[in-house]
Amino acid sequence: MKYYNEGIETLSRSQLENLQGELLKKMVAYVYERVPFYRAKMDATKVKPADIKSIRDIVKLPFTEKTDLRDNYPFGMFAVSQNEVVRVHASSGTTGKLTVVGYTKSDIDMWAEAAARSLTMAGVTAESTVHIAYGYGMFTGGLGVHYGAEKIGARVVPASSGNTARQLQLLKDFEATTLCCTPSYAAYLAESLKSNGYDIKDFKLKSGVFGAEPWTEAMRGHIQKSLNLRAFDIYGLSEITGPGVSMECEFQNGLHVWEDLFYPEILDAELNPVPGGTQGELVFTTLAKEAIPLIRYRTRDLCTLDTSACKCGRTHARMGKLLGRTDDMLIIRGVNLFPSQIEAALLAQGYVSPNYHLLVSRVDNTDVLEVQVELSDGMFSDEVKKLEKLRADIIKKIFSVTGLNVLVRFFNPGSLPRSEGKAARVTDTRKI
Ligand code: DLL
Repeated sequence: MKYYNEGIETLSRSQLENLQGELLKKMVAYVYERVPFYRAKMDATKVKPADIKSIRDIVKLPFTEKTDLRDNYPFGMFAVSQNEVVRVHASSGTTGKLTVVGYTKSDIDMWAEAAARSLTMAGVTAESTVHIAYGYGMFTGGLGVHYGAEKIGARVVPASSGNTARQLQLLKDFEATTLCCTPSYAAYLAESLKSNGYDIKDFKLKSGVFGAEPWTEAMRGHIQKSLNLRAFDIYGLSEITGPGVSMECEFQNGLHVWEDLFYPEILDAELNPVPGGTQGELVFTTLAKEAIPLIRYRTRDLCTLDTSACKCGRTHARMGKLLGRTDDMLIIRGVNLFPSQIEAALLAQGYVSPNYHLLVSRVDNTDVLEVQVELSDGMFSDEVKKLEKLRADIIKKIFSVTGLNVLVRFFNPGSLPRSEGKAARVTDTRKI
């Protein structure tokens, strides 16, 4: 099956824009009527629902930030009564205060549709067995992908996260054809095969649906090789709906955003639109959500957007693979750096595993970045000469990519902490 919803996925750009305009008009009238937060913001800038005549008028509308959701905790941003809400999710983030989101019955159907379209691109059909090792619970990963896979009619194994030995047993014995989890956990599953007595040749996996955290092409290569599957990137965020806001098709040149449901913009630091293909902050407006519709929500995620035709026939714009979030950007001695750049540099070298951690500190008023990296099996820390060469190569490679001199500290295989969900790649002691 090539498309889940061919009619919508292949609409011409002008049909899509007309549809977006119609949906936006309805949405703005709806929130103006029902959400005091938006009414106040629009009144303050003297914008009325009637000013929105097409999707191009979106630039007249105010922005929404994560702090707005937190300030209106728990249900202040909702547009419906709690009776109409059938599910809530929440994320705690790093600052502790919860961001709460909710769904009506129709929102759950819309989300399942977005996830079903997405999974279809990874080859999921009614004949597939989809093993879901994203966490189930307040995190949107598990249930989001689950509803999409069920909608397609696939057989779902709702493994949730944790218990790696059991995950491997279920994956093999239930003959999963698609694995869904974070890329860092996929790498962990791969490295755990041998010690649990498995050989990947005995598994039936064909595809992987990995997301919820940044990962590089080098990591994709590593996972594909070690799990013998094709790895696809899936993106989403709780505030907009969860996994399935966008996903790669078979051509893997960006992630198709389901633009009839979520309208994307890329903006520069002053929040002005950037020319096509330029990197900037991704901003989303929900076009079909009832419980908690959001206007111009600032994701803090940095990427590009491409509306040119894709070989797969889908017309929905493609976001470039995410480099990282503005919040995750490290500034080391004035140089901006994303952990994913270090990941790419490390995996370009042989002999290191995809497990790494970045320790940032300040010594004598100077920022120091220590790259902690695990050696791969077969490379032992007593081979001093080989190690020193490897260290020099890594330092050189990172310098060539970032312009930064870093310290490299090696760890024995298996000794850095593993994560079952989103990997925590950075400890910044300057902030403690
Ligand atoms: O991570 C939803 C999700 C679950 C997406 C499972 C994909 C798969 P949050 O916990 O709200 O929701 O985190 C959202 O995670 O703003 C990005 O910074 C990051 N993120 C999500 N997907 C990707 C990805 C889920 N494919 C935040 N690549 C987003 C890079 C991603 N970063």
